[in-house]
Amino acid sequence: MIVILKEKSEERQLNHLTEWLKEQGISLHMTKGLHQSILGLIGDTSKLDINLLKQMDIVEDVKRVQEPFKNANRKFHPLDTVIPIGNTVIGGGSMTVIAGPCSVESEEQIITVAESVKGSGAQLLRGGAFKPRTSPYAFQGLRNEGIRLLLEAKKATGLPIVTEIMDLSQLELFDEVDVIQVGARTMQNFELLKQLGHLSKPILLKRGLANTYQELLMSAEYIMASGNENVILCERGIRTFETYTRNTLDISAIPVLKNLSHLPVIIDPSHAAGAARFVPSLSMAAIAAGADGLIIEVHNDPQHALCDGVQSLTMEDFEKLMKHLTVIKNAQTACLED
Ligand SMILES: [Mn+2]
Repeated sequence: MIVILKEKSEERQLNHLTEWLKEQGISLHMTKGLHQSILGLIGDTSKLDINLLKQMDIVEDVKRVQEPFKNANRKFHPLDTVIPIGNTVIGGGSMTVIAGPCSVESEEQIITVAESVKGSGAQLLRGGAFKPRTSPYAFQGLRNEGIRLLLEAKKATGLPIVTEIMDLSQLELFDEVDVIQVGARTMQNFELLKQLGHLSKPILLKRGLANTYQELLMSAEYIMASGNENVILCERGIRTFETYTRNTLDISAIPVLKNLSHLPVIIDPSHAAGAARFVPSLSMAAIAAGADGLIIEVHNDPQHALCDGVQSLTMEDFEKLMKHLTVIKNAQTACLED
């Protein structure tokens, strides 16, 4: 971290600042310029309150040279993290596809979709049991029963399951769930993140619709700081001025997050687009840009779905998309080898 001092700083003020920093275990390196002086801060500055520093009378500006996230940072972990889940992996250039309905609605529905997406090549099954809906009057999910039905579908197909947790009180129901999803609206429930950090199972962390890359990585840091390194980052569209699509898919998230972090990055094209017809294009763009996987909503009867039917692919369209994705993935791999 670098502290730029104001042009007219008194000796007394400078001593006060340096003493304060030293008390916090920071060593200092002073560079005296003709007009301005600069303090280089050496040591662990992650706990320093940057705003408090900025407000001091002799401080002109403060700049971080090191990101505040350590565990998720690629600088300290140059190789990609590859997370094993059942018979598959996610990360390190994988193309891991998670597919299934927005919500678990019935045993017949979830098993039908699970068998179909497995046949098309999906490696994991998604399905919501606890649903964070914008309206309290909308379908809230089958809750405990939804998790039981997902486990039935897992038994029938062998696909590991991914489902969303909304609150700490639900945690004991997630014992047999393979991947716990933290949704966009829960991304900054820090108490929940800390507790998930005490588990060893993978956590799929979705970016909030108005959160920066750094905020997403700091949320990952919460999980990792408690000991769980198995975090999967997921971009699912952000809020912009455009209202035609449900959200705007931020493709930049893929190269940027992969540059900043070693964690796997996947894309959710369904919630970003909000319309099934745009999902194939966004999925192909994501794989071409180097995403490690996708999470896609697929329904056996989208018109009658209890949630997000308009953005759900039919099982036939999903099968077709998987074929196209294989072509894109092969091309992307060939480009990397070039
Ligand atoms: Mn949904």
